[in-house]
Amino acid sequence: MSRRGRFITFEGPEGSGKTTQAARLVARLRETGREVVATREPGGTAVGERIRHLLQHDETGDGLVPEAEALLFAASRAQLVREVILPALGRGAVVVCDRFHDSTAAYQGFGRGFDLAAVDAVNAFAIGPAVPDLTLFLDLDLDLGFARMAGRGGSADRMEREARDFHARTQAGYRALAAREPDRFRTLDAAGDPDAVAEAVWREVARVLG
Ligand code: Z5A
Repeated sequence: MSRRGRFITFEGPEGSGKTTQAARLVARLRETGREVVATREPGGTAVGERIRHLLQHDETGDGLVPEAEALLFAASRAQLVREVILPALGRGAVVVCDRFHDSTAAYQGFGRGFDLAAVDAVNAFAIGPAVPDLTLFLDLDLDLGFARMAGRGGSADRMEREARDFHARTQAGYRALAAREPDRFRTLDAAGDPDAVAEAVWREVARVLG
């Protein structure tokens, strides 16, 4: 399938503002009259949303071994790519995804400590040709992110309940991934107010859309 659209992903630790910024970007892009497809991971399809529930909220997920966890994230992604992302890119749409394969590298690779080459292989199988054109890494001090999440209220999901060390490894992992692929990644300071972050996001997206 030919690829005429553009694929943009948001990554970063929890509370870094990915969902907020993805929504703002989608709204701004739609104002330009483009077709924009907004989606998220895990989830974004009926199959993926069932997997999301298992991974995050269903108590059955408490028994998941880390290998199965990694493959379930990949399974949700494989479905999303074929059902939503590749068809949208083929139509010329801009696809905006809240988390994608770099989350598996950061959380399961660096966080859980799996061999990165193995995680890269699983990711490559799951995404096929759907490599993002631009990945916006919203980098934020972990404690600031935790404070934002606490301020939002609600109960913590299975991943959020992981120890601080796990989240610190994940964040360091993101920084390593950004350094590994500097052409695709852009690291943005997520500590600013939402308007300032949105402007930084827009500058990067405008560059990719031309
Ligand atoms: N995971 C994985 O392990 N492997 C994988 O392959 C994938 C995912 C795909 C998904 O969680 C979990 O699965 C995630 C990684 C793991 N676990 N963790 N931890 P999710 O999708 O449910 O949640 P999340 O991705 O972690 O995002 P989040 O926690 O919802 O945070 P966010 O999207 O980055 O932030 P937000 O919702 O936009 O904002 C959070 C709060 O901060 C909210 O009250 C906002 O109003 C506020 N906010 C946002 N921006 C600002 C600024 N600039 N200033 C002040 N306050 C702000």
